[in-house]
Amino acid sequence: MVSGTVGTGTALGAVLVSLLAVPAQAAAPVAPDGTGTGRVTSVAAGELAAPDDEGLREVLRTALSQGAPGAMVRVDDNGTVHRLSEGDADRVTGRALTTYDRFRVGSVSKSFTAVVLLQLVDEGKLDLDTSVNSYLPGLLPDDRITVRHLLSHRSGLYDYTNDMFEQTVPGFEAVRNKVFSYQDLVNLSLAKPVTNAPGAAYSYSNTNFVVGGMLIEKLTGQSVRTQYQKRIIKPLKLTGTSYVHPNTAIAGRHANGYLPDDEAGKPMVDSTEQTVSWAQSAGAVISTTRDLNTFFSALLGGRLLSAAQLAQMQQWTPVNSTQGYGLGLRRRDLSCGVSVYGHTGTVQGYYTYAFTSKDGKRSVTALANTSNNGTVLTTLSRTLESAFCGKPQTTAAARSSATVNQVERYEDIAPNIARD
Ligand code: REY
Repeated sequence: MVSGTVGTGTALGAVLVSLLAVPAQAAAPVAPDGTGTGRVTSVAAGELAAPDDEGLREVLRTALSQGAPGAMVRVDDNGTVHRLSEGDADRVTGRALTTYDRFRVGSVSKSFTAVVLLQLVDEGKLDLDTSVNSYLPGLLPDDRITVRHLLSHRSGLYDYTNDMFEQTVPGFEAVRNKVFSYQDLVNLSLAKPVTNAPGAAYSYSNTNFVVGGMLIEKLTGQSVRTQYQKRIIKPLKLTGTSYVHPNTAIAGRHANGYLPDDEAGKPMVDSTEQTVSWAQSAGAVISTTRDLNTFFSALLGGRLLSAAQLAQMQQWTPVNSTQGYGLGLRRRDLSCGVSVYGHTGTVQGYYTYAFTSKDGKRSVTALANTSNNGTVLTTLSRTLESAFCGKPQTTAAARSSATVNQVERYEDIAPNIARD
């Protein structure tokens, strides 16, 4: 099943997509090596090339040919909505995936956690450069680890998911129905040596945002669920967004998630139902393409944080030549010289990209309802090129090879659990 609409306002009023070619101008030149300019550009949505619906369609179809049961993307471009989906939400019933379906957003949850914590900074209840142990006495092995180190993945705290998911399906089944406390997860991390001295290196670790969840509970006296609800979900009217830990079901119409085995040829496991207790404040939010676009538009549009905290969130630690990590926020530099801001997410059966322009006026969320498939992950990243750079200036093949990042598959999981 194929669907595609573009329209204004909510999609009920959307009309069938026009496949007429839209002339596209790149907003900035491509670097000579084709990898992006390496500098951070501030391009308003109005100056961007029009989204390339045909390019988006091709990316989704490619993801399906590489093993994703379904794939979809929604672009909210200053009031104009583009919605495209391909394939199945449910492989048993054959129900088609639609851009209204809920799904597990994985680490996009980290941006929610960072927003709550930065609001607490705005309220004078938290200081980014203070030792975590001064808020949570005795929790961490090194008093030099600050809140900023957590939120920028520079604490050195070992990522316990390395070991948990060394074997993909057995690892998943062992935790699918498990309920961990935050302390349990921190204990798993602390059983291993730290990966670097505080502040010394970027090393992506779920442990950082688990400790972030503990900080939220300690400073507010309320659950992470209540804080997400009060500070983000309710004010932004994110009606498709929830945090239901430790419940295992996704309420309402949703995409089922499909997890491939490490061994080729084995059937995919339906991974839709799980507690996601292994991630919690690092990855257990459920949402929709519309809600994630609303969230990142509001964030970069300055409607969730003060200008001061939004600036803190965008102090970048280099990840590689085309990416930076701020505070619970990623920056990606696209081939047309435009930088976009948001987060990626990987949770069993779901790959998400959710990014927005500098002014928050063009937001894009893409989902494939599979994971443990680096090829699909890399393909899905190309939705950002089509959505923010418009039609390619060169051939599609040249552009995709110029922008495909060698380490794409490793960015959300520690290198030693990634596989070919
Ligand atoms: C965990 C493994 C991924 C996923 C992870 N996700 O840390 C957080 C994030 C919340 O950054 C799993 N991979 C997969 C394996 C590899 O099991 N052996 O691909 O579904 O989003």
